Amino acid sequence: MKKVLVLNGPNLNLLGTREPQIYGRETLADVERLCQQTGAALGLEVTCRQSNHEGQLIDWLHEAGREIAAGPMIGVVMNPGAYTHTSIALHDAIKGAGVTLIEVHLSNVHAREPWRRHSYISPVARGVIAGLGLQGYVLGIEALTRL
Ligand code: CA2
Repeated sequence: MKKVLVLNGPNLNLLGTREPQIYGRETLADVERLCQQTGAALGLEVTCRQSNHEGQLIDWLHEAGREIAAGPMIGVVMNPGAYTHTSIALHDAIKGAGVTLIEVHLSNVHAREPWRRHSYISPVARGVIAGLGLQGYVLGIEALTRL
């Protein structure tokens, strides 16, 4: 069975607790359940992880790169949270580990503060989905199966 890793970055563990007008009312557990259901429907093994720590996310990206190179993993769906706009280290990890990655944002980052329009992740992502809420994760997983 092919594998997909779903990574969520900083503060996404707070989903559903604040700013529902931007991020919706669903929790991280809802996101992860939906990803699991999507994987089950597509015959994929989906693993979901969240961390508020850049180094932990980097370690998981390196692991994913090794699994992609070895064959069982088809790619990573990642919402890097605010690290999207700051992290050269995540950019380097994705590129260096050769990770096939779909960048997902719940909100439309292009319709918000100007500084949210820049992503260090997009240049090394295979694709980018923003503004579609939880459906972005579903579409990201589906996209990996079609690449
Ligand atoms: O739209 C997205 O998915 C973001 O990646 C979410 C990040 C934000 O920094 C990006 O610009 C866009 C923020 C995640 C924090 O989510 C919270 C949810 C509820 C309460 C507090 C934070």
